[in-house]
Amino acid sequence: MNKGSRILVLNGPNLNLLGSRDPEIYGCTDYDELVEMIERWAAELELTVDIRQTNHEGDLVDWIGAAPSSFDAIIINPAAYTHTSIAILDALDAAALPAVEVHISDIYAREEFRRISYAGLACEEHYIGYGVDGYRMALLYLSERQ
Ligand code: CA2
Repeated sequence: MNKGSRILVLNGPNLNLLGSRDPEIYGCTDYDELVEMIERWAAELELTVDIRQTNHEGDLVDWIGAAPSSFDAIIINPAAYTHTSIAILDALDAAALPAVEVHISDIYAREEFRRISYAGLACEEHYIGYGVDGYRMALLYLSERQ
């Protein structure tokens, strides 16, 4: 991906609560720190990021739908909507931008209901269970992508 490529980074419900509890699952980084880290990693890779968080499925669908006119790729952690939302899967398919799925925790090592990722079906790469470093890995993947 060219220098200066524009990446939309989407975070789903309750990720704004990062750092407030469950550190054994999600680590100690809070959401504001995560945003700063993503901005720093992106700057090092000469990528531009717009980082958004919402608790509302429709916001994610609308932002993904509008993304092709303003962005070159999407990084998405749909949080709990990962496991339920065919609307987000359809929006990602329709947007047809390169998309990368990130999960802080290992969704395959937790409850059975977290093992299905609908959104992940529309993503070409997945960083799952690497903590917040998964966002850095997703940015690196996109920076090296043709
Ligand atoms: O591991 C991930 O990144 C998840 O997307 C996080 C979601 C969860 O529903 C997914 O199954 C996996 C939960 C996000 C809420 O995170 C919190 C962190 C700390 C305190 C409260 C919520």
